[in-house]
Amino acid sequence: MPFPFEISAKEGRARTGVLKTARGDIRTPAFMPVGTAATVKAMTVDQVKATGADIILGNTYHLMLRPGPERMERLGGLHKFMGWDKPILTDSGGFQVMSLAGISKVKEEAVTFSSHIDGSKHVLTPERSIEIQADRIGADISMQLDQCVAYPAEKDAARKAMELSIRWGARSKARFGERENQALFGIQQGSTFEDLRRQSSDQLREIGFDGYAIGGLAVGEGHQAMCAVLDYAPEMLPADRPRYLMGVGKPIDLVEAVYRGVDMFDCVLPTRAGRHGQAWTWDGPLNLKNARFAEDQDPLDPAIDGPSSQYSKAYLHHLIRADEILGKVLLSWHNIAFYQALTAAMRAAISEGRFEQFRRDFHARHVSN
Ligand code: PRF
Repeated sequence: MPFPFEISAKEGRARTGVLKTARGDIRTPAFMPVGTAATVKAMTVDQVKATGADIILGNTYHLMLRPGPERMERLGGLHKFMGWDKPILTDSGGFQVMSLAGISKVKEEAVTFSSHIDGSKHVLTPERSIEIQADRIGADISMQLDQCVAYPAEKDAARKAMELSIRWGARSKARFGERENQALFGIQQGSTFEDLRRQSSDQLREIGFDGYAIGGLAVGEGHQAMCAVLDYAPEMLPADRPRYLMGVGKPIDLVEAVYRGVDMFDCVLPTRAGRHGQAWTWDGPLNLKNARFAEDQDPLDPAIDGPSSQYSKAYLHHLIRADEILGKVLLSWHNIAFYQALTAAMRAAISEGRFEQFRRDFHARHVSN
């Protein structure tokens, strides 16, 4: 295995540990800020680093369209290009094709799609996705190409997508080979069907990956249905490798997924919500546009390192109301700092054997919508 995964404490199914990469340690449970287009939107890499993030996520789909994989390689790869020297995980592209591209077609060989930027036609095979991620972008962790079905899905459609994802997983692995300083993660699919998730996991384990993601969730099924899948899905994956729940989620989703054995997360929510004037806190989300903050001189959270302790809610309210760029910057920064404080608190709680209590306290305090 390229990256040792050292689990230092467990409580129930929750675990805390460190994934050791060539570019530095990833402390788990980990939240990866999303840096889709070679930027965590509205934040400098120094701000992202100051929140305590150990790793960020990049997107093959966006980077292959702009600036393009070959140009990215000529510029020295994504780390050098954007000035981030810690680990980067890239998503493989298939999921973004489904959610963003114009016309797209999935066949055995490849997914073909038209760009959401200029309508140009592109082809993505599992092999090309790995080439772009591992060889051109230089990702520390690459994801296999997969197919995710929308919710709700007919079982037959979910089975077909899961089986195609397994074949694409095998092709991704063959193209990736064995590498010393880069890892490849497989992706479990199967929608909300336990037997399909089981089959997916068994076949992924046979291929053998450095880590395993749970895909196909947070696609409209809702918190309860997602938790019902997480009651069984993480435990189907190898206990000694990191488990990554893709595209999740709200703070409550993270707490419930960690409780069920998940180690890694990514989500656009903290940055996207920040750009729209929403601040996430221990008590839940606050809409800073609301008139009740107009003269609120208290900071968002004096305990969180970053803008949350330096600026009053009244100032943030003003910036957001006036549509000032700085409002988006400060709230994106605050939200990423909050997500890092949340994962740090979960790591500490698991280490100290009080995660059960942490989860109860979190629920008692946090209003999640
Ligand atoms: N597959 C991939 N990326 C993803 C997902 C998936 O299923 C999801 C689902 N929430 C988010 N991002 N490759």
